[in-house]
Amino acid sequence: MPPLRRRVDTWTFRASLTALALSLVVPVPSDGDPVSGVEGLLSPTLRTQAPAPGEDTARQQRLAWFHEAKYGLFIHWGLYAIPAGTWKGQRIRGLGEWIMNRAKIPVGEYEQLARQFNPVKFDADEWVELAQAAGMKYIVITSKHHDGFALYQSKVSTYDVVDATPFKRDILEELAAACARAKMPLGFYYSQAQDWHDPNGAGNDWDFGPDDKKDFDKYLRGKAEPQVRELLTGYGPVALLWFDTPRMMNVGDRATRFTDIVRELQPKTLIDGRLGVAGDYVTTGDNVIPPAVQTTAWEVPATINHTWGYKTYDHDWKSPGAILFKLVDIVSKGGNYLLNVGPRADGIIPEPSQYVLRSAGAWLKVNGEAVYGAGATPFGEELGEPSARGAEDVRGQPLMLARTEWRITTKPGKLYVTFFAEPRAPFELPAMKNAVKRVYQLADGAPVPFKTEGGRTVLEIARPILDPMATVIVVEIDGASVVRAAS
Ligand code: H79
Repeated sequence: MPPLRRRVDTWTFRASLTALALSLVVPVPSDGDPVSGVEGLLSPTLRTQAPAPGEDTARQQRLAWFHEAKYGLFIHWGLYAIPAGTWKGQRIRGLGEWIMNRAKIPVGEYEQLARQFNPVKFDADEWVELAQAAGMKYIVITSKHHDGFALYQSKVSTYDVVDATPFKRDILEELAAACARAKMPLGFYYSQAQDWHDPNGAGNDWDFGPDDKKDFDKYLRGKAEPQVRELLTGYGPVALLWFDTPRMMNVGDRATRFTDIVRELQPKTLIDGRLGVAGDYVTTGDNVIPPAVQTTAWEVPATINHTWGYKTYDHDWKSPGAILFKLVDIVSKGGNYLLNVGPRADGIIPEPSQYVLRSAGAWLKVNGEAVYGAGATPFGEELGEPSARGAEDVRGQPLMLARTEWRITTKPGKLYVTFFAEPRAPFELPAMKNAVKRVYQLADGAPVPFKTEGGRTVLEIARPILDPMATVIVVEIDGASVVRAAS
């Protein structure tokens, strides 16, 4: 199979209004480099590649389940769950899984954590049950994060859960089996470039000196590539591979060597947007939700609090309502939400995370039709507007004010209007040429009275709204999709 060479469609925008919205995004790059504008959501290597013939069709087929799924569970788990944000009595600022880097812990010291890793409460079926109760449709787990420690039995390195810990159980094998039982697609995060345990991996300058003095290809060929092969051969079908922080991957065929391995071993496996060449979809910056509809497939990785790996003292959890707003917002912009939990060192997923996920999941059980397999908004004015006072952001771009009262998702012949707050007046749908056939509340089927005035449909929504967290009104229209009318 030829190497993957494709242009990642530059994010395109439907209207000048939404183009203005771009100015609000200050993408947080996955690797700390400053970038500006929405282009910054992609690394420079990902913007200029031409598609190979036939490849887009194959990609669309690979993406079919992903578009349906919309909502996935990200799991960050590894040795960093033991210190959980504190090293030698000091709270270490930043992300829990970055503790080795932030505290500059020597490899020889950090790897001792493996001797303490014994998560006796780990139960793969419980984790999958949580994802199901949350209404999540796929799981992605760290097979190896930047610290270099593998959560599965690797033959390439003994720095893994089976060879180096008292636990000795292959976590990925157990999770893959539980996912197979539940028909839950499973994907693996793999840190392809940063590996702070390998002398030639990127990122560890406190033990091994600067990256530009390393034999990086020796690490890639000796550890990363063979480990990715192991992941694609030992654990059944792999729904997706989630690469991250593509440092130094923009040289020669470093990145395409990985796509070749994936396409050779499991051609249906999706590749995320952070390998170093175009993947199957665009990955936005960590916790970065774009301000407007995106026409290419995309996914945002996100946290419920402020860390990926468990930290004992990060209690700043988003509420279930906040998570649901983000989910519907993301779906209304054509994307997927990959929401993270960081299990504790004993194998238990923190109770506050479970509460948030299960609460949102209860809503999805009733209202999931507005989310799973749903398309983006045909409008866009509900997403926000430029500041009326002509305010500018730090880069001199028009400041966008996001609106959060309602969002629209779609299926053929249907609009789902999700209200996160009660509209203050009879609710006017944006102008469209389609006739409205029927309007009802999704949760209980109760009809919603409506009339059409001057080309606009006005809904008389019951007060207070049925579910104060989020109420979905279904609008059935003539024709499969909205035909906009001048407003
Ligand atoms: O796996 C999660 C993060 O560990 C990973 N991506 C998500 C999905 C990630 N890798 N790098 N980053 C996120 C950006 C890291 C930023 C920081 Fe730092 C880490 C800020 C402080 C510590 C690197 C080191 C940049 C400044 C110091």
